[in-house]
Amino acid sequence: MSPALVILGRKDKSPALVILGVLLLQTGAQGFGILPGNSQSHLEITEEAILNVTVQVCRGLAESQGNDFTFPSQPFTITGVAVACRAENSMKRFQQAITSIIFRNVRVDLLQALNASFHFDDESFISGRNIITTGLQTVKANNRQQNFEAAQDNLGKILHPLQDFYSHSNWVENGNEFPNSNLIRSDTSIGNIADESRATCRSCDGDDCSNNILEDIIQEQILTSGYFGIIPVVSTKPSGKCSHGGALDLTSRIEPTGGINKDMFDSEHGFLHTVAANLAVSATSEILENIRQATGDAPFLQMLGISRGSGKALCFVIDTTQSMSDDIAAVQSATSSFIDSQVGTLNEPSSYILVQFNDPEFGPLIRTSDPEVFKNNIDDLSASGGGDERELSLSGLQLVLSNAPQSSDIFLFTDAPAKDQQLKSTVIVLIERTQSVVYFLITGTGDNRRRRRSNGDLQQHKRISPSDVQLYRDMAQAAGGLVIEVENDKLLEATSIIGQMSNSSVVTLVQASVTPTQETDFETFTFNVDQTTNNVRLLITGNPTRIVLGNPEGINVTVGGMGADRLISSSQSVGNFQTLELKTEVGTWKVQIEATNPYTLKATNQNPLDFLFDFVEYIPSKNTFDVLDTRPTASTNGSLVVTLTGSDTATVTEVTLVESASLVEVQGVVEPQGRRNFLVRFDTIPSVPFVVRVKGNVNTTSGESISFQRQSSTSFQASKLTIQAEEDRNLMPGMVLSVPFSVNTEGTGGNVSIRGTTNNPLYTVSAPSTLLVEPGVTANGTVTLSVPLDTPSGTTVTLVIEAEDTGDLDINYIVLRISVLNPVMDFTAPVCEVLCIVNCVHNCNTTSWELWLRVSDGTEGTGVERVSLTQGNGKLNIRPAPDDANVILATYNASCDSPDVELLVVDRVGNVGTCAFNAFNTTSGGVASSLTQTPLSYAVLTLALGVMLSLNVW
Ligand SMILES: *[C@@H]1O[C@H](CO)[C@@H](O)[C@H](O)[C@H]1NC(C)=O
Ligand SMILES: *[C@@H]1O[C@H](CO)[C@@H](O)[C@H](O)[C@H]1NC(C)=O
Ligand SMILES: *[C@@H]1O[C@H](CO)[C@@H](O)[C@H](O)[C@H]1NC(C)=O
Ligand SMILES: *[C@@H]1O[C@H](CO)[C@@H](O)[C@H](O)[C@H]1NC(C)=O
Ligand SMILES: [Ca+2]
Ligand SMILES: [Ca+2]
Repeated sequence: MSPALVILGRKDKSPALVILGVLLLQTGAQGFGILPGNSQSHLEITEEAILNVTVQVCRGLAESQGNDFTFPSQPFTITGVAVACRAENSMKRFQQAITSIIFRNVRVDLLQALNASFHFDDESFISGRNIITTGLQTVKANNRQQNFEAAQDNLGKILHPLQDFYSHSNWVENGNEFPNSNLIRSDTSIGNIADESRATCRSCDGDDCSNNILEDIIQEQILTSGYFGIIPVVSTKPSGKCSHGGALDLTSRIEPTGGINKDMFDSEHGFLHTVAANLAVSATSEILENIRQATGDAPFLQMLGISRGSGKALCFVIDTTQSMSDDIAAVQSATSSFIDSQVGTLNEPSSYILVQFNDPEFGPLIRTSDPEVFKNNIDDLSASGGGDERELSLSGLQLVLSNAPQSSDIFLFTDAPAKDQQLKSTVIVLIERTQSVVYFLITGTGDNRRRRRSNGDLQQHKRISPSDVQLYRDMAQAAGGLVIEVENDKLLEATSIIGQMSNSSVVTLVQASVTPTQETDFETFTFNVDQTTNNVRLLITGNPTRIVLGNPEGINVTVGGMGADRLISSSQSVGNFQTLELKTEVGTWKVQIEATNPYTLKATNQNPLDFLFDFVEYIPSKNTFDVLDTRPTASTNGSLVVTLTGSDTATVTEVTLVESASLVEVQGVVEPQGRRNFLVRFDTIPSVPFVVRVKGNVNTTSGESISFQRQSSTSFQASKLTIQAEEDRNLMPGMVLSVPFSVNTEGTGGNVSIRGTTNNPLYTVSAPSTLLVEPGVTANGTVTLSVPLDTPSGTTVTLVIEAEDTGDLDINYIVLRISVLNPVMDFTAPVCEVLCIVNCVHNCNTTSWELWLRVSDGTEGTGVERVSLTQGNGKLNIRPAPDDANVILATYNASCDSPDVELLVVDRVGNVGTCAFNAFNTTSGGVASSLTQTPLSYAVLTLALGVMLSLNVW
């Protein structure tokens, strides 16, 4: 299998990648891959299935809501599908979800290259299916807990073996035209698996392998798969068995020679490549459909990053110590109006997170998707305690960041300096990791307010010292956010101005944070405005002495001076913060700023065209790239993969790393990879913080090519330390998980401090405090992790292992997402028992029919989670059984014109079944598919009805 190529998409033109392709040919491949030609890869298979199922779900939702649905044009694209789903604001998140799923899919080939079960090699059908079904349970549990990013990871991991099955087994050769549905359930037979002693192949006839599977195997529909081995030992392949094939597979040289894989067109069974790839797409669609049924439509789409609103999490981190008592009401009203202003708009967040911090307490984290619940949570806050001046603001921020999904908007409200400054590096690491934007709203810096200590003494409120504000400013700069110092009566105004920027289509044009070194500092910034742009805004904090704006025509104005309205259409100012809306003029703009105090500048505009990127590492031994969960290595070469979103015609022409302080630029070499992906190689990754800037061209609807420029709002850092850890296991509550990790250095080495942190203070994590890391020697350590017994299945533990070289002030980290899973014993779906059916046959003079059902999950089951209507336009009423919380009672009534009904029944671990009934069926037993129906005796029925009537449950 060739992961790099899969990640990078088709690579027809790039010479480097052709070379890579040749190398891969020489080393062989263990799964679907990409070659010059039209072979289908894991990337394409996965994306095609996701787009297909997303369209089905959105169509279903539109129909159920009585909306029109317009199919996107074929072939489906992310942009087209997002538009059809009326989720234009979601394009970037949709792309991000698909990219994450694909990266995890592809990574299986790096971490599990020689583990046959992950590829269905070596007839490892039982263990292969076990990987899929356990992973599927984990995905469903993650979704139940709204841990959608963990669900993406776990989904990617199981799609790999699922797709490989069609390339590596003889399912296709046996003449099957549909996917093997038994691969995604654990209570059935996978098929007639060949005995270990059963011969399955003969040697190929020279290069001709079209008839190497034995006829009796095909006739008897016996399931086999190719053996694969890179070690030339005969015993790796039992006698008479098929091989995988390809140059790397040494078993294919042992009798019977040749292979049966369909990974590519020129594989031994390459003539069946397209059939296998199409079946892999169908199988991927099928497992996605199963997850959709278990999860529900809206959460399923959320897992894929699709939502009507911004799809972001809106997070508030609020200081609730005593000194905030006169601010807290202002914070409550500001946050509440802010939420109201977004509900129902394209900016509506998909989830809300609240963390309060005090001293010595902070948290807990409260998460909801209901804005009303969230507002109530905020209203419940009150100010007290806190002891001394300093408060645990960074602890609160860390708790939010370690739980927030990618690209969240975080607002922190405080009037105090941070007591927990030692967390600064961890917070910055988490900001980098999640690319979240953090706004600090600091009240009470402008006057000499009095501040009440918790012991009741009045105390003179001290202005937060410049160095304390600088700490917040450093973090805001890393996070592409702002530090806004404002009086509490202006909080509402400040948050509503920021609110205009939390729109998901706002992109960053330029961003800088400057601390003047001389008495007066004079800096010039430039940014490009393109034809696709509207709402260009400048955001400036720090009240610089003078701001001069120059438009592309060379007209210069001083902000606040005469004629400024020639370039500025509106401006707002609150506290130390001002925003200017510019009159859009295409070309290069200049901003000159004269200041004596630190200030920040950010230019944004509103446009769906944006980019995603990941640092990737080239792995020479495998000739492939893997996405980094760490900082890249400083002062050496490195690569990133840039993906454009929001346009199907845009291309990248230039990618630059811009050092945040000096504005020094490092330009990369861009290699297009197809599918909107671009590999960018840099000779040197800067050793100081930098942002990523992308320039490119986009075709307008009139066919004109115009240029654009975008910049990451987050700033990034590289490190001379490298850190590695792999965690592929789930964590069971009450058990201890050991996570081995290793650290190397490109620097001078010495004692490196190690920290292990998680996203919940209740989790226990222990790490060695230091490791001796010498250049050229890999230092090894182990972090252990456990969670309380009552931690629900599907919870994600975000484990951050940080390594800090205190001498070099250099930090690297690795972030691992570990899912908690309780062992699942329930493998069967709930069943429907008919309590009563008033059908259309028995009641000639009625025009409607009625069905009373008891949906239960058996005594061993986990209980019924959900009953929903999948077919029929009657009315379904459901309620929990009064005597059994695991049982749901349902009534359905419909007109006799709508005689068919189908219900989806789901249990608490996501086993999915359907129950179907017909209004003209004279028996009272329903027709159930994919589950066994026990006919009810008349006595039981009467009894049940009697109980229900006496309890008056209806
Ligand atoms: C598309 O998805 C639907 C289920 O949502 C599935 O029935 C169909 O087979 C899929 N099509 C392909 C080509 O996979
Ligand atoms: C505006 O300022 C720039 C320098 O930033 C200068 O080159 C240009 O000539 C000025 N334009 C006018 C009309 O004065
Ligand atoms: C953009 O337009 C140019 C010329 O008009 C054309 O060559 C190019 O293929 C177009 N790009 C895309 C992605 O449609
Ligand atoms: C750490 O582990 C690696 C791989 O297992 C090994 O090569 C290396 O020598 C170990 N380092 C030390 C210092 O023991
Ligand atoms: Ca305190
Ligand atoms: Ca069950």
